[in-house]
Amino acid sequence: MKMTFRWYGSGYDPIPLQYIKQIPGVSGIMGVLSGKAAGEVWTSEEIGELMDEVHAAGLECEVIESVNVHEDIKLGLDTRDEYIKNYCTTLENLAEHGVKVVIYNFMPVFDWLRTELAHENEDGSTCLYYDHAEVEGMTPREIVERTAQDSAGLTLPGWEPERLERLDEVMKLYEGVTKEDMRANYRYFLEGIIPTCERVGIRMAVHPDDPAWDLFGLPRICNKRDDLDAIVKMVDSPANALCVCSGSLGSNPDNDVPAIFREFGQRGRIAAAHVRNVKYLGYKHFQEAPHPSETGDLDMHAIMEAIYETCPDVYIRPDHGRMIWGEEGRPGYPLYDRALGITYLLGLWEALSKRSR
Ligand code: DNO
Repeated sequence: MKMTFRWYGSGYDPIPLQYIKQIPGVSGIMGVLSGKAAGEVWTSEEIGELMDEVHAAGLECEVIESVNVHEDIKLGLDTRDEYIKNYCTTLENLAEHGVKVVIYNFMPVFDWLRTELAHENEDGSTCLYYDHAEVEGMTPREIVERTAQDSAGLTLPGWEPERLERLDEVMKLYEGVTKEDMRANYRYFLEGIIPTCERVGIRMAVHPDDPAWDLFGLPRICNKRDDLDAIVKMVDSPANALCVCSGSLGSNPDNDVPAIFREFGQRGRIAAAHVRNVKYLGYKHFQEAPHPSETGDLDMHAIMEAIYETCPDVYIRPDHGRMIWGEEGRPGYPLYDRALGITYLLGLWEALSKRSR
């Protein structure tokens, strides 16, 4: 297992690489070129600059999160071939710089979605929060505007301005697109990129829909065990793999998260893991909890055990954290609470490894 930390790049992330290096047990970052729009080629030179900076801080960058998939690919428009070609060029350039895993998602329009980015807890900390009843009373545009307003002036991953500028137009394009259409478009994308991945030694790791249910009538096809099964079967290659996210899948109590880790770990199809906890507040209503099991509803020990026993070489990162100790920054991506998460997850890992000897 390699423990990593998501980092958005200089000028985009308020957390310096040196602070990440100071978290015990972290081998590297999950990096990104934050300025890139979906569909654009990442040049070798730009990637090289990122790598030099990360390596100079004594860290690795073997995982990229994310190379976003252009909406035209998801919609199956005629322009998709051009974007798939660009995606392959980006993958070749990333491989040249030692990248082993690329995390991405195939969610229509939105990436992750919450109704509050700074929900106040009794102890004065804040966390990400979701209440479906509220979403039902809002339009997509209202949710987007609220999210932008609450994001502390920092661009949130998945909510990049250029993606959202076209919101109304793209929502219209999805009218009548079924889950079956979406799956066919997904297969077409995978068939276009997996041969390149195999040639250059990159594993694609798809991130599940967050939250794990339908939204605004959009065709979401990656939020339960059977969806993951269908995706890995679309192109049966180890390069077509998953980024299993405990908090995204775990937002729906019907998903048995440890069992999902165990099954796809055994099948050799997990390339990356996001590990975090959630607390259920009601039907399609939850908040993000600190990492330890006792503070939420997921069994973090069972999750780490499934990883330890079935896919011990995976890249892991703690996922979102709360804002604690007066920290300000990108909602969900603070330094302190994610560092606490890492220490806890590494403690579980040490206990698992010593017990199994
Ligand atoms: C949310 C993240 C996601 C994830 C993408 C991967 O905070 O986990 O935005 O990075 O879905 O493409």
